[in-house]
Amino acid sequence: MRIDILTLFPEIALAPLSDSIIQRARDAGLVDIHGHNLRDWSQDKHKRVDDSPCGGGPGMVLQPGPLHAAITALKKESTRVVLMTPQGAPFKQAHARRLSLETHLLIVCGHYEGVDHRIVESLIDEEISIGDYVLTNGAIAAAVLCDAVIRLLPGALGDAQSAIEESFSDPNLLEAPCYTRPIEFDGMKVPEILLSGNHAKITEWRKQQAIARTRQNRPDL
Ligand code: JCE
Repeated sequence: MRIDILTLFPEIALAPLSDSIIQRARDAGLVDIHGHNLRDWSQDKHKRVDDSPCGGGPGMVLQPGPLHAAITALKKESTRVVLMTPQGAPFKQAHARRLSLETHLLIVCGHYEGVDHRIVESLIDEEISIGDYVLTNGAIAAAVLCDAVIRLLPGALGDAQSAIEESFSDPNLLEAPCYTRPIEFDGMKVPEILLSGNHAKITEWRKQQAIARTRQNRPDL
């Protein structure tokens, strides 16, 4: 898979993708990631890429000219073009699975208040938000999406990690609480049942804890 990231802050998008499991996937040739600065496609001598919103209001909007030049330069026939935006569909694991099957992703990050909507209509395949909270910079959202997609590429996770992934994880249930040594820490003990050696009872306890935790923290599931 190839991923191109178009942003005013390529180094912010690339930093979290340059270490650990994702860097190993890059080294193994599973994914080829390229950052691009939108300012490189600016069409004036001040390298301007934004202007105030038509109709008034706060902030600045990314102009269509630089975005059109950049996207048409970077996209090919088979490219899926994704815009990171607070107005996008909420990002879910199903999006990550679907995008992990593509051969080429072009991730476009706006900045400031938004992107001229003519670009959204003519060149963007889908708009995605990483969740209902406010960020300062769309490049952070792009890094989150890329991480979730790249770890799904065949071979990206070590064998041990993929096996754990397959044997556990019900998508509608949070994991039970977990503990490790020491058995007593700061006056707090590990639940007796986990030390009992009774695997049937442990499995049942974990199931009940998972249900209670899901009800508490994720009633929507
Ligand atoms: C983004 C910004 C609103 C001013 C481009 C944020 C947030 N939860 C979120 N998912 N995706 C985002 C996101 C995506 C792209 C951009 N910002 C920051 N947002 C108003 C600035 C800029």
